[in-house]
Order: sequence, then structure tokens, then C-alpha cells
Amino acid sequence: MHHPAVEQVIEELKARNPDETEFHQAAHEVLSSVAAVLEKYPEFVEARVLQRLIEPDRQIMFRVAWLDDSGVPQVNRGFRVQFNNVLGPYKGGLRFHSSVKLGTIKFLAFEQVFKNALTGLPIGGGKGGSDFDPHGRSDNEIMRFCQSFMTELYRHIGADTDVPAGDIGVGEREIGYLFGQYKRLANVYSGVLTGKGPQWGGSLARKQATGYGLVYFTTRMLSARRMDWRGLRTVISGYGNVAIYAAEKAERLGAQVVAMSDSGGYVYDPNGVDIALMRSVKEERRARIDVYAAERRGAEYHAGCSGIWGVPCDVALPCATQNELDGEAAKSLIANGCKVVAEGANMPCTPEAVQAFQSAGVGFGPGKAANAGGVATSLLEMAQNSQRLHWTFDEVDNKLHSIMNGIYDQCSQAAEDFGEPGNLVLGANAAGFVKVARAMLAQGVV
Ligand code: NDP
Ligand code: 2IT
Repeated sequence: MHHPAVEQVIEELKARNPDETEFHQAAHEVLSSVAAVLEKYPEFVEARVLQRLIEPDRQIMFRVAWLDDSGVPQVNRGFRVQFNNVLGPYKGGLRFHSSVKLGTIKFLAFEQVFKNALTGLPIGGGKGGSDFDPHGRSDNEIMRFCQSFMTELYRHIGADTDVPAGDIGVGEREIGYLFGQYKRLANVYSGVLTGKGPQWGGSLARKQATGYGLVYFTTRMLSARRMDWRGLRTVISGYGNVAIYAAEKAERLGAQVVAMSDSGGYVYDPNGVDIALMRSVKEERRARIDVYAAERRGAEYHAGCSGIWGVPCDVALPCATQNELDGEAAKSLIANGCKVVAEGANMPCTPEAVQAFQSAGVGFGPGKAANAGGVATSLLEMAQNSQRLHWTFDEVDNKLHSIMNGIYDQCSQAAEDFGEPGNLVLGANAAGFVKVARAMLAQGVV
């Protein structure tokens, strides 16, 4: 469905933000599915909600200078985009990856606004990061980089203002260095970051949450098709935080995870991935995925990460990065009989791929719904920090499970309400958008 206001806003957005192609893509996806919402709520058009919503509250960009191990000064660029805080403090991860540009962080922050709204918890949307490449850097270099990054970032964040967390290239180690520096500068021990170590304010199950939540969401997609995980051949791209814990949970529910990847290539393991070995390669040894294949009998390593979508499977969970699964990859998954695709990463499927899945009747779960378990559990970490208490693993995991069920129900209900039952892309965008738009109206023109 088209709406004149939507077309116009997308044109303006492209003209005002040239070159930010990932941001254009994310905005286009959300705005084109809210046409039906605008028909139902003309007050959103009158109040120019779209125009206000696509402009971030604040975009911060700064120099991060640090000394490498040879004593040579290095310079990177740091970002924090505080997109929208009508529902709560800005909340979203930090990404350290060489490909990071302002448009990358803007797309991620924009997605985060609607994702966080879907959780039903009081959090707004933001995202940050740097073009710093952690690959091959020593522990000391990572620490010095994090300290320098936080030396600027600390003045913009706070437990009730903006609460960053991890994303690509940022895990518990980096959060530790960032937290240490924040505390030193602000002289406050607060829940200003999530993804902390459980010994120093972190929540149990936060590390597992995105991957587990993705599998809980996918379980609902499967049961809508009268399927369960038992015996399902599952392909999971990436071998990072999201991928590993998605693999662990899917396997526990009876799936056979047959392939995983890094940015250099993929591993095909017909006997089912040995999750403990994969975790040790990535988390403990910080090694590449070919090391897994070298140590595991029967596993094959193939150079080139996109080849993973040629591995026949019933379920595909893209958990690496944006636009990693294109139209061609989608065709090959469909031809091989894949039945359900759910996004663990943010925007991993190109618009052509999403279109192909939907036309072929493959179940498709968009990232802003399917991967929201991470940020939801971050909010549970914030809640524990405010209470100055710790909850058990099972308490957190049970809450996560019911939050994911709630997200699935909302998306599927909204898809029905707006006339396209089963279209979870429409459902997620519409449900998230309505919450944010209503709160914007209530809070006046600001
Ligand atoms: P990690 O850094 O733990 O892992 C990232 C994985 O993706 C690695 O396997 C990495 O391989 C691979 N990767 C990164 N860039 C590329 C690329 N350009 N091409 C191919 N592979 C690539 O990150 P996470 O697991 O935390 O994040 C993965 C995705 O999930 C991201 O899209 C993130 O935004 C999203 N996400 C993360 C959440 C979280 O809680 N952590 C929550 C919700 C979503 P290599 O080492 O070779 O680069
Ligand atoms: O994309 C995401 O939702 C995350 N990287 C997690 C954000 C968070 O604040 O936990």
C-alpha cells in the first residue's frame, strides 16, 4: 500500500542524508509498511509524525585517538546517535567494526527505536560505535581504545539518559574497559552500560539472551506452521554472540545446526556443530572459524561466507551482519526447501531477499522483532541495577521467554489488524510505530 505522505518523506530523507544508503534502506522498510497505519490514524499525518521521527534527536561524532603497542598514535571516529527517547532513555549497542559509518549507526539506531518499542519496556532507541577494527589488536590496545572512546562518550550518557551495550566487536571484555573508564570519569557506579560481567553488575542470561530470544521467537513461527525444532536442519551465519547462543538453544530443542560462518568463510558440519568447541574457538581463543574445522572430524571449511546459503536447510538464521543474505541467496534457500527464516542480525536480508521469501511462502521473522531479546534483557539488567539485586538465570530466562512470546503475539496481531495475516514485517513495523507515534503525540511538538 502507498501513501503520499510516505513517498514524500522518503524522498526528503534521501535528499537530506545523501550516501547514507543503509539508513535509507531501513527507513524505507519501516515507512513503506506504515502506509496502512496512516490510513487508520490520520492524526499521525497531521502531526507530521513521520517527518519528526526520521530526524534523530541528536548525532554525536568524535575523534578517538589512542596509542598502539608500538607507541604510534592511531585515530578513529566515534559515534553515538540518540534517535528517539519518547518511550524511555536511549538504549542500544556499540559496534566496533571497520565498516562503521554515520549511516550505519543511524540505520541501527532507527531500527532500535521500533525494536525497543516492541519489547513493551520503557526504553528509547540509540546506537553508537566506531570504525575501529578490533581484529588482531592486543588486549592492551583494546583497553586503550575503549578508554579513549569513553573519555568523550561519558558526558553524553547516563543510567537515566542513554545506556549503551554491546554489538559487533563489543562484548563483555570491551564493556568492562568502557565501564571502568566511565566510573573513573563520572565517579558514579551505576547501570550506565549493560552486558556487564555478572560479578560486577551484569545480568545472568544477558550473554545468551539475543540468541535464545531468537530461537523462542522462531519456535512460535514454527508452531504457526505446526512444526517444532526436532530434526530440523538449521543454518546459522556468524559465529559471534548471537549465532553461538542461537545455535546452543536450537540444538537443545532438537535442531541440527549444520553450518556457521565468519566473514572469511563457513563451516559445514554434517554431524551437527559441536557448540562447546565453537564457543571455545570464538570466545576463549578469539580464533577464526577455520580453526574449528581443523579440530573437528567430519567438518569442512569453505572460503567465502555467502556460500553458507547454499547449504540445504529447513531453518536459516542470519546472525552476522546487514545485507549478508541477498536475492540470489534467498532463491537458493527456497530451492533447497527452507521453510522459516528469522533475523538474528539487524537487517541481514536485503529487500529482494525478503520479497522472495514472502512470495514463496517462507516464514520470515524480521530482526527488530526476532532479535529483540538482547535489548529486552538489557532492560532486565537495568532493573536489577536499580533494585541493587540479582535475579537467577532462570528468572531472567523465563522473563525473556515471555517477552519474546509477547512480541510475537503483537506482530502477528498487528499483521492481522492491518489486513495481511502472517506478514510479520508489516506487523512488527506497524505495532512498533503506533506505540512511538502515540507517545510523540502525547508529549507535544518537541
Ligand atoms: P559478534 O561481534 O559477536 O559477532 C559478529 C559475527 O558476524 C562474527 O562472526 C563476524 O565475523 C561476523 N561478521 C561481522 N561483519 C561481517 C561482515 N561484514 N560479513 C560477514 N560476517 C561478518 O557480534 P554479535 O553476534 O553481537 O552481532 C551479530 C549481529 O546481531 C549484528 O547484526 C548485531 O547488530 C546483531 N544483534 C546483536 C545483539 C547483541 O545482543 N549482541 C542484539 C541484537 C542484534 P568476523 O569475526 O569474521 O568479522
Ligand atoms: O541490536 C541490538 O539490539 C543490540 N545490539 C543490543 C542492544 C542493547 O542495548 O542491549
